[in-house]
Amino acid sequence: MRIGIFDSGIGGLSTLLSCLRYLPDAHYLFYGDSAHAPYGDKSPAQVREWTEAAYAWFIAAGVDAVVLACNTATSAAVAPLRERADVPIIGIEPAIRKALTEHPQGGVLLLATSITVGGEKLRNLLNLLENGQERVRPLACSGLAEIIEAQDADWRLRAGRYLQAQVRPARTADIGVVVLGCTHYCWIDDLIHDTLGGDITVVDGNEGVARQLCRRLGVPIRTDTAPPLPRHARISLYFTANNDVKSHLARQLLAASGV
Ligand code: DGN
Repeated sequence: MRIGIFDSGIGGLSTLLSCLRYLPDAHYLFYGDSAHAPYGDKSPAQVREWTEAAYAWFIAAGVDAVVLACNTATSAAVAPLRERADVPIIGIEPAIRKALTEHPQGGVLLLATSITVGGEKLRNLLNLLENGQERVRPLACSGLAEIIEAQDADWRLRAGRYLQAQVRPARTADIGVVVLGCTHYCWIDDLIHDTLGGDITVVDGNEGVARQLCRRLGVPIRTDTAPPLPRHARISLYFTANNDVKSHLARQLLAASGV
């Protein structure tokens, strides 16, 4: 079984890790659109075009399903793409439903890119969920994904400073949960947790995507919580710019995560 995983960059690797836990034997083809990253502040029409290019690449490679491991691309492109899809397309969207259900009281801070925060998809989701509009406080974190994507000497220091200056002020006393609405932010979940205060819960949508992927492929869903990562994983990496450097970096990140 071949599964395509798509993001503008390394954020999607966090989704890949979740998929590996639930479908350890699949061959994963990861496509990172480094030529056009970051997506967050581009126009939705551009992101749609680049997502369609990635989808065409996956189809040519013979995948059985495509995972849009990018909230921004899902917001901008999943609906039109599904209209003429040949294989299941699994999108990722902020895990707001989970946050509201598991935390029935108080506010929910949602961190995401400008496209995701301003998109119709989020608006519809908030309208659909009980008290969604009242309880969820979306915050567009312009520039944060770039800092994470850089992975240079002081990127974590800069991410920490960003969180202190831009995100910490948005944590009002009633907020008990923060939703990571951009897959890049999963690489700094610990920093986000520490910056916002130890009593806050951090949730992301990666496990939901992995489970949905199983459902769409007709594969039984493992019932153990946090299934282990496989010892041997089949992963092919492709980045649209600086492929060698980016692939090397991605392998390092995966190895540090135990793959
Ligand atoms: N990782 C992507 C997301 O989940 O929205 C986008 C990051 C970016 O390109 N700014």
